[in-house]
Amino acid sequence: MFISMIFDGNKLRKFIYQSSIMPVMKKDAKVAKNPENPILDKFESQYTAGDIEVLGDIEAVRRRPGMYIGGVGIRGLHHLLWEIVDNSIDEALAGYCKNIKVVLHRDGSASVEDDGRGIPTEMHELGKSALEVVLTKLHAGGKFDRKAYRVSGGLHGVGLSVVNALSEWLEVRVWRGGKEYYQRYERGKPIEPLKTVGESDRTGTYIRFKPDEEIFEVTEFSFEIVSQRLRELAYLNRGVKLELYDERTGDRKVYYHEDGIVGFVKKLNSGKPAIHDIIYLSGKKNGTIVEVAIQFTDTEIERVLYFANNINTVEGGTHAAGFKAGLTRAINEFGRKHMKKFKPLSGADIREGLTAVVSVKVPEPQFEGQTKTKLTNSEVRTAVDSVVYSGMLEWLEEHSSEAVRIIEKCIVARKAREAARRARELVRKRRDSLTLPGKLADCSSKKPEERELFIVEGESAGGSAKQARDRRFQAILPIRGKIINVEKSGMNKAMKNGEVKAIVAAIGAGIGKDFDITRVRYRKIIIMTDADVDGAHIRTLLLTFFYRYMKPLVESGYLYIAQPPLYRIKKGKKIYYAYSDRELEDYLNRFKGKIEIQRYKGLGEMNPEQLWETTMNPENRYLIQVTLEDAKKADELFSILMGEDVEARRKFIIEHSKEVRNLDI
Ligand code: 0RA
Repeated sequence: MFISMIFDGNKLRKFIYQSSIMPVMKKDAKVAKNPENPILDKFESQYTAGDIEVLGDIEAVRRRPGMYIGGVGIRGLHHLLWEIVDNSIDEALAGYCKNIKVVLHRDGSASVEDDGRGIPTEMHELGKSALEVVLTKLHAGGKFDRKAYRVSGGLHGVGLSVVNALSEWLEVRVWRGGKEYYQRYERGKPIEPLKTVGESDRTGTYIRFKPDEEIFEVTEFSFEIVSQRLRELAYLNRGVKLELYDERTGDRKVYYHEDGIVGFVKKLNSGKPAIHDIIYLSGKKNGTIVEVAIQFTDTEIERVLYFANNINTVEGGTHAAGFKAGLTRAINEFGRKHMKKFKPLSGADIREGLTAVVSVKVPEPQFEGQTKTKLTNSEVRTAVDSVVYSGMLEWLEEHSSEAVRIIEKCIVARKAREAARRARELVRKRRDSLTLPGKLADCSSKKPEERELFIVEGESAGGSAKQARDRRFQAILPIRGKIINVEKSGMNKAMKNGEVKAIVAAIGAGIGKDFDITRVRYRKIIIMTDADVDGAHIRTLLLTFFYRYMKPLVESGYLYIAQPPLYRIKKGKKIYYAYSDRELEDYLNRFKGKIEIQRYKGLGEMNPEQLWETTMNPENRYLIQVTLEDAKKADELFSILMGEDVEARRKFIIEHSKEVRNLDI
């Protein structure tokens, strides 16, 4: 089963190359014929003694293509093309090449033609041309290495021999020294020696190759991927013309940017409100060539692209660190020097609305990271930092009105960030507030529709209420003294108040915009305060709080005011309670003879039994359901009251307290 699955065509070959069962072949090695093992049999019949020397490097690549090009999927496939294009770009960077043309052919092959110096063709060791060495030997640099800033020495730099080894066939044409040369390879092996095919006064290289279907899972080049990369290269390498022609569809693209990365930033910012002309900074430090294009926009979007030797280093690295440090330092220095009351800005504040392209060319780039797209050369950090810092500071000094606009934008960003942080803190606090407050005596019922929360003024009344309650469905939250003045404080400050926090936590449904009526933990929330001025004041404060920050609670009729009796009337052994002056009068008229009247001033004057009987027992108690109108009135009253002198406030509260008491009696 296992054998038959892999023993056919392409799959078989792929298995051989990628598995570790393949023996390392030496010249004249005897491979034991194994009738049980058709894989070895097939392998041996393909590669016999005479080929083995050539096989060395080519086979190493074909056996483990992933090690050289990352994989055999779409990325690896395009990697072949980048390898050649990068070589042409190197010619351009060396100053010898202006035009690069890529063609995606109908037969699945791709070709790259440039007008560089042409790959050297002179005879090399062992009767081979230099070109053949370049195309068959791994890392054939040495004498033909085109030193500094080789793109092809960067991430892709595996050499042309890798492309050759992984191609079903490859044809190369070189124009050089007045001649045109031609050679063809199949699966990395030359079919014939390099030959002169004509005369020519041009120079350049043409390589056409067909990725090997035995190696690649995907063999179709993508116009999109190729055109995107060529566009990027045109921006990154000012003055180089990159052409793409897709023979399969007739699509054609030409990329050329006179202004390089400045054009890149222009493109990235098209349609965005820019607040100044694009800034271009460049320099060479410690052998690193640094180029930066910067433009701030009136948006919140940060878009900074980092390239090292034309490779988009999405994982950042030392060039990114240097850029951020230099920019932050320059802007803060300018601000400190020229702006009043300037507070240093953070890098994040500065980069809000920033569009930039940072491109470095490094002689020996080192890459790390998951996708090998993080630059780690430490000398690059200081190079970029110093170019950006001094260039930017100079620009700011010369463009002071734009500089001030940039800094003002950064300050706006900082304010927004601070506001956002406060909002996040509030959310976090709200989450914290899910832990129930310690002084809450919760009820045991899990049915929200029967649960009640009494918010009780004062510790002692709270204590009585805790003893009086039916703990099955009644919860008690004692609050201490005056809760915060929400009118003055606003929500952020109100949430800092311990009493407010406890209430929000006990109710468990958030606050303000985030209040969610479906999460309320009780069906009735009952404010229970003393029948005196202070009690009235606290009640008003609570009503105001609920009206402002938990309006749906009021709208849904969840909020109530408890009505303790005003008088206790004793006739003989019987006790009656009067909840208003009118009620007292009625009793007085009804009962002739000796009666005892006690006026309650505070909840604390009742023992727990009395409190239960008169105020908390659903069978006897009076509750006032607070309407939105009531709460609104309290809110308005509250606004009026604040700032009034103390005596006026007392009077007002007494009036208001009567209003509330008279609501339903
Ligand atoms: C090795 C040495 C030289 C150029 C090249 C390779 C070269 C390679 C490719 C690949 C595509 N286009 C290319 N163009 C040039 C330097 C040759 C000299 O010194 O004249």
